[in-house]
Amino acid sequence: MDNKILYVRLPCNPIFPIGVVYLADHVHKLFPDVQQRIFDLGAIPPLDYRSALDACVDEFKPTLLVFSWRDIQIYAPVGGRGGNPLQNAFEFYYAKNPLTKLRGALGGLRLAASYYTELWRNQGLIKRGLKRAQTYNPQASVVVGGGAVSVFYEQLGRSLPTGTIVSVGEGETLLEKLLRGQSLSDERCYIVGQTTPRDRMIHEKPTPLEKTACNYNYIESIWPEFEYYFQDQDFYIGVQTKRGCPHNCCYCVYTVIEGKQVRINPADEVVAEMKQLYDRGIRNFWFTDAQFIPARRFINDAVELLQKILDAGMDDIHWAAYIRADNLNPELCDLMVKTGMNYFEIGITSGSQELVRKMRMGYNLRVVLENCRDLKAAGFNDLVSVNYSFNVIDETFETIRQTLAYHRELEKIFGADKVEPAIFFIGLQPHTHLEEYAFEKDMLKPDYNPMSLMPWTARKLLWNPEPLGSFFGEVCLEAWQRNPYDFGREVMQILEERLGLAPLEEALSAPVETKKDNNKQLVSAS
Ligand code: B12
Ligand code: SF4
Repeated sequence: MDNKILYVRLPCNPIFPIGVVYLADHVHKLFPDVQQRIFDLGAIPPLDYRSALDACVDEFKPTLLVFSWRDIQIYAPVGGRGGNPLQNAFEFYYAKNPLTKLRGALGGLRLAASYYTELWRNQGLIKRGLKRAQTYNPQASVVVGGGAVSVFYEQLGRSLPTGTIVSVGEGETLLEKLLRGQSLSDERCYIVGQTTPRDRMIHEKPTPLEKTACNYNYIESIWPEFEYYFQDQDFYIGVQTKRGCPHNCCYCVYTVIEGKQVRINPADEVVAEMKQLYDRGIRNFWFTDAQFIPARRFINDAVELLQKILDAGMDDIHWAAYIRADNLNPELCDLMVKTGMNYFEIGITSGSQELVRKMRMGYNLRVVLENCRDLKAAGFNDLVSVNYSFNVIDETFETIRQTLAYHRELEKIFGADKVEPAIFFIGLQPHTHLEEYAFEKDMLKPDYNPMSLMPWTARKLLWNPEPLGSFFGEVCLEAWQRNPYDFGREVMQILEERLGLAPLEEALSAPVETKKDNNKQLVSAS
């Protein structure tokens, strides 16, 4: 039986499906005769999901279905697919006014309904696609992977058809072995009904792989709706420049999904890939790396890449990325500006060096400020999103005052209108240090379900523990009331009105703990 692979990106907000594009490209380079097709449900209206999938399967008659599931978790302070999840949850948990509480409860119900509907719908689409493919090829099989599967691989397998291969992390070598008929026992995967996930499987290292430029002429030929993402100039098309992150931030799972070892995609290959998109009219790129500059030793790689982008004549592009701003130098800052970086996110989480250390983030906040000054001096005049997650561990009024002082300093550097405080509350994720911490502190039982959106579990997973939990709840509710359109800035304003600012120097110094440290476990291993 000749292999025919259908890649189905499951419904998702319109984010370019770079994962399936890379998988199809990799398979084509090794097996040029294998027929492939990309089908993106992110570009299909919800009412048509089933019929569009049916039509695609009927036409292509795949032997292997590769389902890519990008995201599930929705705790962000932004309008998610079922409303503003953070606002609903906070109204329900913290509002004193019964009407607001009721609104939160109803919003939460709506949200939970849309969350579970999405879960069931996606699982239904996988089953449906497989069943239909089997009417043409009884041996047809299915593999599932992608960001959401990587995080929730243990839970998702329970409701997928027997024989489904559930994959964690990158899928290139898994597909390669599958097509060669080789054993998958070394891959980060398991087969529903046949094998169970190995203990700590997600912590195993991904198989090394040297990435080459994606061949977009080929991708265009197997993806009839390729043009979809090219019509709107607002889309940032994904390009990966490296994989892996060496850090240990306590709430983060990227470092296990992608592994700790940073693997650089050769700059020439990245530029060759971008050039193909550029020649098709694309001017906005998102470097999809967990971190664009994961550590100082990767500064030279970033410099090389940006210089090569300029040398290739792509001097009218814009790009964005997650940036660890502690790893910049003036040369890199200059190139970032010259190559058109017009947005970046720094996830410092807190402006208190003491907490940054406790959360194992490895940031030096003083260095971040110095580098931001260099970036401004190099001419950066665009948007910076600074991600803060309050109340992760050991937050006090004092550390909040420090974060406020730090934030105001960033505003002095870039301009208050250019620094956007993105206020997150951590959505607790499995396989993180924070999860272990929650077990140790008896805040969660090891058999909890990380995918549950039931109020009693969700309240713990949306990390905002007491004693400060209610305080933050109240502040956020006030911010939504005062200015729902500028939530982050409003939260900072209210906090400053209530608590005032610490001296900046206090924020930047982290005294070595002498007294009993109730967060010993988290700190000592970093
Ligand atoms: C870059 C990124 C973003 C960028 C995307 C920019 C862009 N234009 O592409 C931005 C900042 C916009 C973003 C936003 C969000 N993101 Co995001 N993002 C990432 C990140 C860091 C990388 C994703 C990526 O593109 N990687 C590169 C490509 C090549 O890899 P990939 O798509 O994962 O595909 C590989 C593998 O997954 C695998 N694979 C994929 N499909 C399949 C299928 C099969 C069968 C197999 C075998 C393998 C396989 O092989 C591929 C190639 O190696 C990941 C974390 C991570 N390190 O993976 C989170 C991640 C995907 N995001 C996540 C989330 C939740 C979101 C948001 C929904 C957050 C929010 N609540 O608002 C939003 C979505 C916003 C929206 N509009 O809907 C989650 C999803 C899982 C979850 N928790 O639900 C992740 C995993 C982070 C996390 N751990 O929480 N994100
Ligand atoms: S630096 Fe970013 S990607 Fe790396 S572990 Fe920390 S939060 Fe995760």
